[in-house]
Amino acid sequence: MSALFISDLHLAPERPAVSRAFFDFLVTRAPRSEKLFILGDLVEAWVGDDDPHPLTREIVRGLRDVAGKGVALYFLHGNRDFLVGRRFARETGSILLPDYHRTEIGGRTLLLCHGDTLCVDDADYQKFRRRVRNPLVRWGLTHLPLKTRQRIAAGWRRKSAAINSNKPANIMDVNDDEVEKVLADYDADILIHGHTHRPGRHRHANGERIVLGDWHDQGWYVRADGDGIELQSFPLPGD
Ligand SMILES: [Mn+2]
Repeated sequence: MSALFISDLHLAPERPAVSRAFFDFLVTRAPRSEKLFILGDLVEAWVGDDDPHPLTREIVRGLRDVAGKGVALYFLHGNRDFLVGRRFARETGSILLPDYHRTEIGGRTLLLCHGDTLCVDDADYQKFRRRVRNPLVRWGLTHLPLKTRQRIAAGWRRKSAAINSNKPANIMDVNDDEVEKVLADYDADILIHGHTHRPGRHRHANGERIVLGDWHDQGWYVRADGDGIELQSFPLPGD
């Protein structure tokens, strides 16, 4: 059994080199694994499964092709793409995962999440998250006209960039107590997440934490199989 994990590609029409690297990853690396887990923020903004934008459609086709080659696809929501829904899952052939997902690979118990739920010191963000993740709010959002959703998403991105540039760095990282709590709650050995854009491996009192990187100058992924678990990066060509 082998699995790949990616997150935080932040695919956007303005960054074509990252999209090319992602589609190349889907064709070359992904089919050599049995499972591909996308741990959120695959795109910079997902305004709904009905978005007709060419990049959105290409992403759906690319994933469907990978699934067609027999790779099991899993998608876990990030803060940028929490509106990914059932139609996306159907069209890509992927399985949508809850905020925390426990899985066994190569004899280890892994716990997967996007990472934003671990940043409990950022009280303002957690409040915003609770609001937009409310099922009623979510239902309301997905039933707004596409143009309105695009405007709302652009507003959130602007606001988040302005607020985050003034926040102390430690508030925007994970809280160690929360990490150890979820490792214990789910009885897992290794936690894999993204979101913080601080790739690395960390020892905790009751396990290990592996942080995926964002796809900017480099692409990042974790590969796990019976031989071990590795955090890998590779250079991305410029735009
Ligand atoms: Mn994120």
